[in-house]
Amino acid sequence: MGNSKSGALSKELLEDLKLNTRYSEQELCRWYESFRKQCPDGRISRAEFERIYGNFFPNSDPQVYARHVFRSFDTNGDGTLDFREYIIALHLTSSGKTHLKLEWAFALFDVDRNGEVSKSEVLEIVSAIFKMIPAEEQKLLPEDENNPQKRADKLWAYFGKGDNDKIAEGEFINGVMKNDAIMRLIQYEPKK
Ligand SMILES: [Ca+2]
Ligand SMILES: [Ca+2]
Repeated sequence: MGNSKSGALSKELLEDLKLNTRYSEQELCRWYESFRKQCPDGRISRAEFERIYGNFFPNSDPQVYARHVFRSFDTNGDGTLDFREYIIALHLTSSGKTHLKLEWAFALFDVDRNGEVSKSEVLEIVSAIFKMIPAEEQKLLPEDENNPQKRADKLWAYFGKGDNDKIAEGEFINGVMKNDAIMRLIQYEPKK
C-alpha cells in the first residue's frame, strides 16, 4: 500500500480521499498525523476497535455491535482498518447527510455482504443493538419493540416484507428516509 517508513500520507491516497470524502487536504493531513500517532503500524485491529468502542458504552455490552461496525468499515475484509477505511468510516457516519449514513447502515445490516438484507440479518443487528441499551432504558421501550424479535418484526412490517423476502440497498435507504420510525428502530443513541 506504499506506506513509506517516514509515515507520510501518500499523494495518491490523499487525492483519493479528497475525491471521496468532504475533508480538505489540511484536515486529512491532520487526521493522518493523529492516526499514525495512535497506530504506529498504520492499522487498527478489531480488538483495539472493540476496546475503543467499549469506552463509549460503559453501562452496557457493545461488543457484538462493535464487531458488526468493524466489519462494515473493513471494506476489504482483511481484519484491520487502514487509514483509508478509517476516514471513509468517519465520512459516512459523522456526516450530516442522511443518505450517506444510510449507505453505511445498509452495509452494517448486510452481514454476509451479498448486497441484500434478509430478516435474519435484521434480527442479528437488532439483537446487537439491544445489548447496548442499558436495562433500565429497555424497560421504557414501547411494548411492540421491547425485545429484538419484536423490533425486527416491526421493522420488517414497515417494509411490507414477507419472512423470506429481501431488501435491496435503494429500497432500504428510501424506506428509512421516508419513515422516521424506521430510522429510530435501526439505531441506538445513548442518552446523555
Ligand atoms: Ca481493511
Ligand atoms: Ca445479506
